[in-house]
Amino acid sequence: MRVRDMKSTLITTGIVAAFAAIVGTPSHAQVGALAALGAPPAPRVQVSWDRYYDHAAIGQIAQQLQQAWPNRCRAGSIGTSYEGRELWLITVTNFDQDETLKPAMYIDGNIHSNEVQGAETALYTAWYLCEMADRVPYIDSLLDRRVFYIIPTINPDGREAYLKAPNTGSSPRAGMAPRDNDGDGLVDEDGYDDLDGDGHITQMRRRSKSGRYIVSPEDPRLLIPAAPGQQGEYELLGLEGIDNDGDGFINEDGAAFSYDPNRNWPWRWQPQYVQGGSDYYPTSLPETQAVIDFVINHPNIAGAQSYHNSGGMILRGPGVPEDELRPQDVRVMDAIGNVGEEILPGYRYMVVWSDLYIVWGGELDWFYGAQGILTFSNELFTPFKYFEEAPTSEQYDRVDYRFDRLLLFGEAFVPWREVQHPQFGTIEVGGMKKNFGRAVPAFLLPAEAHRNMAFTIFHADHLPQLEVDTITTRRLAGGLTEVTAVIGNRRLVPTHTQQDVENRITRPDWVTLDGGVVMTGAIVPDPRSGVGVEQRQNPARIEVPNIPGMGSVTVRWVVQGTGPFTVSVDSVKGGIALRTGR
Ligand SMILES: [Ca+2]
Ligand SMILES: [Ca+2]
Ligand SMILES: [Ca+2]
Ligand SMILES: [Ca+2]
Ligand SMILES: [Zn+2]
Repeated sequence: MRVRDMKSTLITTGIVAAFAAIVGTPSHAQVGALAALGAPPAPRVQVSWDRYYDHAAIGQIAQQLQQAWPNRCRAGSIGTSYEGRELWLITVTNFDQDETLKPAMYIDGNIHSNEVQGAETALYTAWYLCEMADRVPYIDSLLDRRVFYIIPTINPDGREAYLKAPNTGSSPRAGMAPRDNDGDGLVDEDGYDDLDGDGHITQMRRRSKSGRYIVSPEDPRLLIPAAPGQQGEYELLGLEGIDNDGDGFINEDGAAFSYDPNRNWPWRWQPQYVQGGSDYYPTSLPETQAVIDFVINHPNIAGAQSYHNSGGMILRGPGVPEDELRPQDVRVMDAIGNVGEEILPGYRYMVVWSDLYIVWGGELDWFYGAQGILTFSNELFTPFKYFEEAPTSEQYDRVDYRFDRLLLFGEAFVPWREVQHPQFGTIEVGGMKKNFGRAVPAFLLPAEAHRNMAFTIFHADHLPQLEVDTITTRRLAGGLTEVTAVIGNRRLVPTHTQQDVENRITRPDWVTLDGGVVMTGAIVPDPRSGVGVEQRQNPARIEVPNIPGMGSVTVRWVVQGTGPFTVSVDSVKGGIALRTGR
């Protein structure tokens, strides 16, 4: 190319770039392409859903969503972690209406550090709702009727450690607040040691005639137990590490398992000797306290969802046999959970304590027990996803190894290699990488996020939806009018769960009549008999203890005047509605 041509090319390129900066460059995603359903063809915020984002990136995506969709998304924080990281909050709704007057769905993820994709699922939800409301009328209407409070990770310190420090797929579980696990007066003095420096904590093995393991005939990477009477080839020595403090134990006190953030909640909390990981006292962790403060300050939260991994479960409480959900509340949770099993193939709807294990001081029990909020906790990913069927328990060829061979072409495995160990001499390290087994491979991550989001949207849709169905009037003698109003709830979740009603957690719903002077007011429990239960104090504003799911409440007034009358309902967890009639 000659100099002249190059110059004009540069100028043209410059103009095109400047123009593109103003109108936005159509990317290759938009040109000559048919958009697949379920995703925005030209999102204002481009996010690759094939990776796990660190704390800074999550905050950045939240900020970008707010800039791109100022009327739909607000980025904020509910507080800071032990190490001082913001607990990012993304609020998604149609901000044309007051968010505090809409039923709210609370969503968090990643309370356990290594259970990372809960954060991506929560983040995906915020992104999808913002980007799709213009394309899908249902999503648009959902944002008119609901507010989503989304906290992608409520354990950012532990998440950062999982992403950036050498770990297994199961570590860390705790946050990073130091604790003395073995009672020697030192904190975190002997954690894992990445012997080969590859960023993963894998297995240690040593050749040994007295070892009880042999190489699997199906997959030479895998050790399997030697048969009874069969000579072994290897002994397994645990996870990569050395005895850092010379006490004779290896990896006995690292930050990974110092406590369990999901045992630290002030409901059925038990001390360490009953419930391992519960920590010093309920809410001893700043992250727990921040969530509790947020929920108490947002009484419109009517449903909650937390995302863990793994196992393919839609969990409900209680976590302990001493508790039971009220039967009225179980019916609602069953209705939602059963649809969840359909939305999430391979997942099962289960009860924590009876179907899984006992959890004292768990998050979802606090949400329900103390706040009366129906809460699900999903365990994302299940071995069902490997081959879209429940894995059979084969003796030798494990399904995860087979999946790695056939679909990831061996990428998930760190090949065995020799290292020198100060206590064990010549050994080998190798095994599955930390981002395999619990974290989802790239091509499955968007599907996992989308299906779990769809379940949570189903729950959010079934938060109370109130309408003043009818206002009927009857003229009485002396210029008086009898006004009867029916308030309907079009969704499954009541304005007060039975737990809420029986413990008087949330104030009653207020049904108010405007127009004329109210003489008497009553709730009519059985509209067929028409007998009212009178409210003597302040009869213009009837206090209704609950508006049931898929049900209605009838209220009646006698008023001096002939209308028109406006009946409004104001429910903390059910939002507002009104109608005028005469
Ligand atoms: Ca210690
Ligand atoms: Ca390693
Ligand atoms: Ca040690
Ligand atoms: Ca160690
Ligand atoms: Zn978990």
